[in-house]
Amino acid sequence: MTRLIVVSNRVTPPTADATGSQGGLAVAIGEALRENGGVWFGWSGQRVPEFTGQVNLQRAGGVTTATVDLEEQDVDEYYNGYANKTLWPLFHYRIDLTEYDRSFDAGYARVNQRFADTLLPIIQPDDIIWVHDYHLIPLARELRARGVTNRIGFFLHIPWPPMRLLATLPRHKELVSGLFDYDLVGFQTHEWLEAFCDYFQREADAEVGDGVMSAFGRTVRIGAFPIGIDAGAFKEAAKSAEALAARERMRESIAGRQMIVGVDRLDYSKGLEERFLGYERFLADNPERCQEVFLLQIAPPTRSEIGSYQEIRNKLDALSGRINGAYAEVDWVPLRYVNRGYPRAVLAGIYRTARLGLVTPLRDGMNLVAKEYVAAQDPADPGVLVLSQFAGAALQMPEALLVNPFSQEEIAEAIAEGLGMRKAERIRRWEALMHNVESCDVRRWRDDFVAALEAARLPVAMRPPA
Ligand code: ADQ
Repeated sequence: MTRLIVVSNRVTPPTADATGSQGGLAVAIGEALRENGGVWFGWSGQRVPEFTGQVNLQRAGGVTTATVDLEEQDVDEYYNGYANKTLWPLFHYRIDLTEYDRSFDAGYARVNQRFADTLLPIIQPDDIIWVHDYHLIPLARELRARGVTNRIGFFLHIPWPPMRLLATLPRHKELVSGLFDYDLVGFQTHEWLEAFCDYFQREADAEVGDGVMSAFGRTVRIGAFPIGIDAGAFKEAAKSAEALAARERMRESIAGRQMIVGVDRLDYSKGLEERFLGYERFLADNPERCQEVFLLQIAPPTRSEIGSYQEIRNKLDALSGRINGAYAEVDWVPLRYVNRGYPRAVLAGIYRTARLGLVTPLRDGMNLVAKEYVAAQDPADPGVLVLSQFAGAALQMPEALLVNPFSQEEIAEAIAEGLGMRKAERIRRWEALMHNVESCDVRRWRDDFVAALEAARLPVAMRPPA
């Protein structure tokens, strides 16, 4: 049987408790690894004074993980630097926040080489290798240079930027041409796939055929593989004892009001500032209704070592203070802003309690919160999803109230419309949304990608040794 090797920046092995704190991605990959006897390879999250290349093999939740520690300079240049100060903002259309430094480039190349060196002895001849995300674009090139002829696939979890934005990155072509060393390159949606094709057609005279693209003397298979959630597990989690307890606790403090919920990593791409402003506009436009509602925004901090993340956090602290200062009463605050994470079952209970889910990223590869919100609803009395038209999920979820997240007015109007929506319409929209969430779940995503990679038997022209 073909073994699967999954490679990602961080390794998050599944816990035994599927409704615990684990995301659907880890659960789905864990299942595939258990079924195929594979390995999950990546950074341990630990920093050491000097890179040793020592691989730590472990069995956790029935899955074999292989992790390496990185040295401080690697973390600064590769992870905080090139991945999260350069590529993340650029690929989310934020050239204003994109920082570039040659040392980032060098650190990124070095870590990809180190990953290739340490992964090499683990690879067996029939393994298929599935590489995840923007941290590891050059990994296939590095593996090919070391003689690996196995099938290697790449999945990008984030958007692919328009060609003119990507062209602002120094040495952009050198970076992204490394994708031609894969056998299959997958994206969340056709929109990102089209942007990818457009870039190579203009920059490298690429020829695009049915599910394939040729350039640099090589052909790769390409496709859109929209990621989903573990819908069944999330539906169950929303009815679990832990979720019920969370709902009970919420119910007392809600006191009959309608709750709006937002759940996001504290990232500038998630449009939190614009969301707060849109909600403030709703409060200003609807003085007679405002004390009947409140917004619960859950936003655990991430990447806090990076300046742009500290800035967005400061802005949100100030904005939430301003909104509550202006509108709160002795027995009501309009905005509950919470900077911490919750177990998935608690989150599911919170989603189910909310009449409106507010998911308004400025740009997002897919967005799983939108799908989780839908999966957690009570079919007899579901809430309404307000979704940014710039999330990949919008292409699959047209029955949500789609908004332009840059428009405070559109957010305010969608909140008013959603809160006032009659039950029959809520049910009609929710059924259509739920159909998509259940049919395009995380297992289908995984199975479709792995099947396409297994079928990708295009001849691999080996690169000449450097
Ligand atoms: P993210 O940018 O992290 O993922 P998203 O898809 O919304 O965005 O996933 C976030 C996950 O974190 C969700 O499962 C959510 O429940 C969880 N989470 C957020 N806040 C939490 C909290 N306070 N407590 C507990 N859990 C919390 C990237 C891309 C997305 C893409 C995914 C998967 O940016 O576009 O959908 O990968 O491919």
